[in-house]
Amino acid sequence: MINDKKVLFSGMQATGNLTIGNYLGALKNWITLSDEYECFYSVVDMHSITVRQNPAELRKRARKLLQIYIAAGLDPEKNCIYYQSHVSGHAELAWILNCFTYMGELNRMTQFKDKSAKHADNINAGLFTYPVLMAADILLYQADVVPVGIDQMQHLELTRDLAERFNNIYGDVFTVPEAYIGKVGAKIMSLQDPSKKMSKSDENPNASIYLMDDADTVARKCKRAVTDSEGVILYRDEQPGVKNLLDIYRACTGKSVEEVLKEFEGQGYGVLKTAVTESVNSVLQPLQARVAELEKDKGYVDSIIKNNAEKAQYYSNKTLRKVQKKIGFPERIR
Ligand code: ATP
Ligand code: LTN
Repeated sequence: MINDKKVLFSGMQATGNLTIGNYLGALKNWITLSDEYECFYSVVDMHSITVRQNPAELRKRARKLLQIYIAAGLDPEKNCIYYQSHVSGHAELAWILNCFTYMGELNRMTQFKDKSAKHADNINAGLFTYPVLMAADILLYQADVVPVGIDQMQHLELTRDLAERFNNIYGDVFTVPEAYIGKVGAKIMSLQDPSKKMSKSDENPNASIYLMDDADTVARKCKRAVTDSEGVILYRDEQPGVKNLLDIYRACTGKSVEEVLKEFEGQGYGVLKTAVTESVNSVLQPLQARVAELEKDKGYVDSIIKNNAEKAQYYSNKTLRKVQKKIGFPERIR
């Protein structure tokens, strides 16, 4: 608990351009939950270097991502929005947790399997221990809840196992966190292949709608979205393309399945695609306008970066000192 509130932690990697999958599956829920919890939202730039990055590009993307967090509606005076690499405790706790994690556990991680297949020329140890750094992120702030998309569930389970393993040996050190998966939009699929998740690292730009896409691009991508030859708008697994469009529409408008089915009853796919385009643009346009404003306000964003790094450092140090003491590191002499 911090200030009598439960703690929330989440983060996104500063790799690639954010998609509406990232927004609807994660960021949107962050905003809904932000009043209820004491929140830490990190730009996890240390995770990003598990695949090779261009330094100038990484720096630019990380700042953009931080601005997107704010532009999406997270108040940076109330929520701790910061860069992971500015807080030394993440790496320190990750090292300790590495010594409590089994190779077999990490070998099972599907994200590791996927990413090592994709980056076969660079299967580095960081890619393998990535989930341990993620566990450190979460446990460092004694987070109660972690809002993520479904794909991160396996990492969350590992985090819980590590917390429990550690607590069993040393007493109650870590809060065991719960995942929070939103009811709508937890897995937005690719517009070109609705059996695959929409991903910012997809090579086909038509597969994803990026948060920075302009209105015409959104319209074009929706128009080209893969559907089927059934010709009816129903919400069912046999029509994954249509189902995905309905999910995007529901997540953007807040309407229920019943409401949207009624709305599109007897209509063709063209009408659905136009409605999806409008609903997505109504979310993206204000967000893009706010990002543009923040880009001009360098002094303000810099002050947020500085103050929040200090806040994160303060809370993370509390946990880190406790852990160091428990495992037997020598006391610091003051
Ligand atoms: P990449 O494809 O490059 O691995 P990603 O698009 O999965 O990246 P992350 O930074 O790994 O993006 O994820 C940030 C957050 O967005 C996570 O909580 C993740 O679960 C969520 N997320 C990512 N893609 C989707 C999606 N298609 N639908 C819903 N949530 C998603
Ligand atoms: N692994 C996550 C990003 C991430 C994260 C976290 C999410 C890193 N640390 C802590 C929630 C909590 C991803 O790839 N989406």
